[in-house]
Amino acid sequence: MIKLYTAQTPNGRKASIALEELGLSYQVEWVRLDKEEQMQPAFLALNPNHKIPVLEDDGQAIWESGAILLHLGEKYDTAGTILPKEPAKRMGAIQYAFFQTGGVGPNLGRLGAALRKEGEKNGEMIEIFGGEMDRLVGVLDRVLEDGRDYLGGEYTIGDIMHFPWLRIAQNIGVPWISERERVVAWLDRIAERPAVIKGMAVPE
Ligand SMILES: N[C@@H](CCC(=O)N[C@@H](CS)C(=O)NCC(=O)O)C(=O)O
Repeated sequence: MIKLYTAQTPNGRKASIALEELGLSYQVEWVRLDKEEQMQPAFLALNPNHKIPVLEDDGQAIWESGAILLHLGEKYDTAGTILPKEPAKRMGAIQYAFFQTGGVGPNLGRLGAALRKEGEKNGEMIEIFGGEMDRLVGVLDRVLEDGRDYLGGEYTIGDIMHFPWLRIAQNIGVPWISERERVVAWLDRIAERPAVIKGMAVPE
């Protein structure tokens, strides 16, 4: 039995989108971050880093969204729906997944935290992380320049890793996305997928 510990956040939604893409049945455990449930001993026993998502599969607790998507792809994706079988394409998918965990994930996370901070805003932090986001989205725009539909050519875990974060930024209307038509079209293409629509609604 697969259990997904998640919350209404972009990192959690990467996992629910991947589960939906693979048509797997899973039980959702909504971890209330606003009540600090991630700091409870029972949750820390699953993930000492006190963060969602965590995937429990056959007695193994897997944390870090990138590791979860790779696990799901390796164990369940017999058709190569999100993790291609062909070695070069497979490595491309993994490359973009790593690019997200080292780039868009932490930078957008810190930018969001700086913007949400009560009281006086730290303008320097907003400038640093906002500037880096502009650069990173510029990299994605350059990748899409040759007319490909998805980052690695075909739709993979690399796209899923980026989508929930950048979709939120797009919806807020930040210029570093709205001014880049190729990136907007790529996000809109992913948003139409039935599994993405379902995965983005978890947990409800
Ligand atoms: N690198 C982690 C980041 C996960 C993460 O930042 N999760 C946030 C919600 S989006 C969280 O659980 N925060 C609670 C906390 O830090 O205590 C991943 O990709 O899974």
